[in-house]
Amino acid sequence: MLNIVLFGPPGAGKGTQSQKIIEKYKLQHLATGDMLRAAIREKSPIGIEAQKYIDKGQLVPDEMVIDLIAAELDNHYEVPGFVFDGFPRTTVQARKLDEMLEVKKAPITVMLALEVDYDELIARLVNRGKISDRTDDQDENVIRSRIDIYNKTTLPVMDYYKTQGKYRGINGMGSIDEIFNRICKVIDSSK
Ligand code: B4P
Repeated sequence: MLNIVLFGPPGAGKGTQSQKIIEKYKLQHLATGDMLRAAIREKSPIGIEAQKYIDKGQLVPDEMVIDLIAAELDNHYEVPGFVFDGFPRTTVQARKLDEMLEVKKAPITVMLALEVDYDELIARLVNRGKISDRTDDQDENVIRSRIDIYNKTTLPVMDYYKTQGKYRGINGMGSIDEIFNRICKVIDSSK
């Protein structure tokens, strides 16, 4: 199996690049942000709880996203691999993901970390806030706080994969296609 963790701060291009990766490599996309937004739209108990955190730019509790991912892994057992987009975001989530994949005998192949300048992240998310109805992109203070939380709580996940020898940094500045080409080179050399 080809299992990819797509990592990076809010606005790094995870969602954007995931779409291109799943199309080219025929992988299953598992994006916790998308799953949580779907739960919010459905007004399910998870959605109602998650909205409180997302609106403030905070991470939702680990158990909530771990349960969502576990259910999706069970739903898709005959795919050539997964793109994990926005998950894991804490080392607790990273350890749990390894445990779940261990059962499937299908470990993470590579972690691709998109690297983008701080000012560019803010500009992309402020811009998305103008054209989408995402509540967490409407207020620049919430955007900055999401990036702060990424630096404090999510960055250690990079060290987790560095220790395993699976971390690959990707320059996330430039056009969407330029970045995708860099990603493909790394995926093709990791398979
Ligand atoms: P996500 O949905 O994962 O949102 P994100 O990190 O803000 O966005 P992403 O990185 O995918 O966006 P992209 O750059 O593609 O999470 C939302 C929230 O859900 C989190 O804040 C958290 O509260 C919660 N959550 C999700 N997963 C969780 C977890 N595992 N644990 C706890 N909580 C969790 O796009 C950004 C913009 O940039 C777009 O407008 C795009 O068009 C543009 N763009 C992309 N590439 C570009 C390029 N090369 N040049 C110019 N613009 C570009």
